[in-house]
Amino acid sequence: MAITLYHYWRSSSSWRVRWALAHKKIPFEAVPVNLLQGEQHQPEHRSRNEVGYVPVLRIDGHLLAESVAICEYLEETRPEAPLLPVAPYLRARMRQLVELVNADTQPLQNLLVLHRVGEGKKEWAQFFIQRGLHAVEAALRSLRAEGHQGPFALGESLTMADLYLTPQLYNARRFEVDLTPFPLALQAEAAALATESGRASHPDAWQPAG
Ligand SMILES: N[C@@H](CCC(=O)N[C@@H](CS)C(=O)NCC(=O)O)C(=O)O
Repeated sequence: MAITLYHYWRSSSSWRVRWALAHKKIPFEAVPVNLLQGEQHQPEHRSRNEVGYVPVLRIDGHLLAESVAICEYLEETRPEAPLLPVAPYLRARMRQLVELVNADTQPLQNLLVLHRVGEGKKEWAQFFIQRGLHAVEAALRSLRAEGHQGPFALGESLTMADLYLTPQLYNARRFEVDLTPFPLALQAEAAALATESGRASHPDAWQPAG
């Protein structure tokens, strides 16, 4: 059965799922939902996801929303090319990094929230992105101190942590956040972007022509 991803090329949450699919070499059809034109608020998309967010994945006869739920479903149903570490402790640290982005950073700088903030939205976004990245950097520092060296966030393999951290850094640049205080995050990003799946899922590869 065909797999369909409803996404937007520049959405960092969509990139996470495109990346998981690319890493696992799972073919899919991509259907764009243009966030700038408000297509996420149309009944057609709201029937896929009540909160009107992308990504949504149609897979195995189901419609799945929320990138963490989607990535973990892919991992559990298609375990080849794993994206979760095996050891429970490293899994917990991976989820810590994922949630620092997914729960504590990205939701505070998404389109809907910035629209509500109105004036001063760029400074608002910068504040929460910096705050989130400082927490990520501290988590990476403690992992390195425990002997979990890079180059990826958790060590020698790409994991879900990288699929969240790298798109968040992409967002940080869009908001002109100074990234010099985050050398470990940048090191992990460089390794993640050097992968084939990183390049194939990158927004630049999905930007509509014209
Ligand atoms: N936690 C959600 C976040 C989804 C989300 O925030 N998506 C953004 C794009 S990155 C969106 O659809 N925004 C539309 C809007 O703000 O109107 C996930 O991981 O899937």
